[in-house]
Amino acid sequence: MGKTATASSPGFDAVPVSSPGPLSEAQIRFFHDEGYLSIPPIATEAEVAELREVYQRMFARRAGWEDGNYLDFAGPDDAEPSLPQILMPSQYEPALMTSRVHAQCLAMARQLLGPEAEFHFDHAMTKPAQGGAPTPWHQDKAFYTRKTTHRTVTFWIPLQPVAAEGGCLRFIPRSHLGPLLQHRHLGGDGRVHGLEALGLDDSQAVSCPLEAGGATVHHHMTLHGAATNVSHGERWAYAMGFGIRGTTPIVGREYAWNRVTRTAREARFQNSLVGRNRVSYRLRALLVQWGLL
Ligand SMILES: O=C(O)CCC(=O)C(=O)O
Repeated sequence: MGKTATASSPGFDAVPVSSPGPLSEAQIRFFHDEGYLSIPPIATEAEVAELREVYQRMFARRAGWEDGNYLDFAGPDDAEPSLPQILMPSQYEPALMTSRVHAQCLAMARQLLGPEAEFHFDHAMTKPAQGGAPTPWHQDKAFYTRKTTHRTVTFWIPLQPVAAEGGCLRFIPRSHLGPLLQHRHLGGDGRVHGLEALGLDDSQAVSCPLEAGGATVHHHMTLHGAATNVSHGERWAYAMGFGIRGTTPIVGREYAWNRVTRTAREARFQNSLVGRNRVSYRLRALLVQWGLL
């Protein structure tokens, strides 16, 4: 009997590379070897148009503001946002969870990670035209806390064509093999949600221009970022994270850079909690700040 070929990358068990699904054997191998993958359109024109309508609605009403889920990724979040984003947009637009694009990404995540892979989060991102701030180089794991039990991969889908001048994603191949770099809040300002990796070499970075509805997939350790949007159109993108849930947190101790977080978004989130939940959230935040967790 022949051997079954498998592929895996740090943090994930080996999966059979011949598993049936939208991704080819070569794509599965490329992802595990390089830490990212770029794929042709998975959303039809009509599906992209529907997503754009959802974005129009959500961003016009600043969905998630009170919960701390509407935020500015690159600024102090106290005035006009420089990079407006919404965390967990499917909480405000549940149809995002039942779309064909969601089902396709789940199927691909299961090919990459195994049959237990499940939805973990989604994220709506915009980058204004002609000057939308760059997305700093970072590893998604730097945002994780001791509450995180999922190891994830992220699908990133632009809602218009995106090339280098529009701020397509850039990846550092094989950076998913580690280490996790030191990070800090952008510009060293704890009021800014975005994190930036320190001391990296981006000479091998790869840009991934995409058609509308195309996608990239990256591992939670892969260094990635995007340049300023110097194009004439806004750049909208929808990201979905799928992962394997573990029984223990995947972060041993809270990262130093997350001990100094003082974002307005966190304050809004805390204010949205009531009673005991608010007290225990506040207590936990203090323990993190004091270096006790
Ligand atoms: O849209 C961007 O510029 C950044 C996306 C990103 O960092 C992510 O989806 O993990």
